[in-house]
Amino acid sequence: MDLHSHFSIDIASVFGKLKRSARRSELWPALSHEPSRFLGINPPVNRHFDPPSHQTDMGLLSILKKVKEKEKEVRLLILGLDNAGKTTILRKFSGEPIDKIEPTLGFNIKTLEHGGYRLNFWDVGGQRTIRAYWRNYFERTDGLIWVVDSSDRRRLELCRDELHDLLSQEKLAGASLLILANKQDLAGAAPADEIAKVIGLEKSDKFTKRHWSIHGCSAVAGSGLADGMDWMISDIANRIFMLS
Ligand code: G3D
Ligand code: MG
Repeated sequence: MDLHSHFSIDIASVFGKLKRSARRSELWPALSHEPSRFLGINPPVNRHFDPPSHQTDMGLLSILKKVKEKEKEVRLLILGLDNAGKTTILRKFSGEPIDKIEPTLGFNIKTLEHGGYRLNFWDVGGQRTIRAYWRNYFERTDGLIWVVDSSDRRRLELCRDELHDLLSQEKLAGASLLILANKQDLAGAAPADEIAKVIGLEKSDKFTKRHWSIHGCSAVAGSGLADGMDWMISDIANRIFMLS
């Protein structure tokens, strides 16, 4: 597998205000207890494809980039089937307690300041009846975080189909895609590379023109989340804020 082959920029180099030597705990204080290694977590896999130049109107793109740069806002949409762990992940990022999480019937929004940027996280409920409303949240999304319950093998194919449907949506065409293979702490959880295969990351043409990365993680243990977020933010920052 291709490991980090195209992503040599680390988060510290992307956000100039952070020291190059910044440690994980400084970057993601809420995840400072994260162990550096966690059983069952596979190395992340990344792919990076630049869109063909004819697909982008460079004039419009540069105006949009300037606006984004001024606002320094990043909009992240967290989606996945119900019970995948989306709300738990968001709570963990925010340093909030993760017990007593109710199923999300609408959505949760959280804003975190990070490296001089405002990260707006949108966590939308994943129940079957609510999925039809996901499209109301696509506008201006910079990054899509797709959360998978790796222990729910029965629904992996449904999970793949829902993701493929999402990726057909024009409004999400430019969004970086981070797949979090969550619940790796549970015995029998499918490892990230197995999930990558089911989803068709290497094979399906849904992914050929997209920046994507998959990471095994456990929201409960807090492991693997920071790596995934570092990739997501550096990819977005590199794509939107660093290009002139
Ligand atoms: P959702 O927002 O995607 O619907 P939630 O999912 O965040 O509400 O989590 C659903 C259930 O999965 C919760 O359990 C939560 O504790 C559990 N969960 C989330 N992440 C992990 C993980 O990494 N490991 C394990 N073992 N469990 C996780 P309950 O029992 O409250 O329904
Ligand atoms: Mg939820």
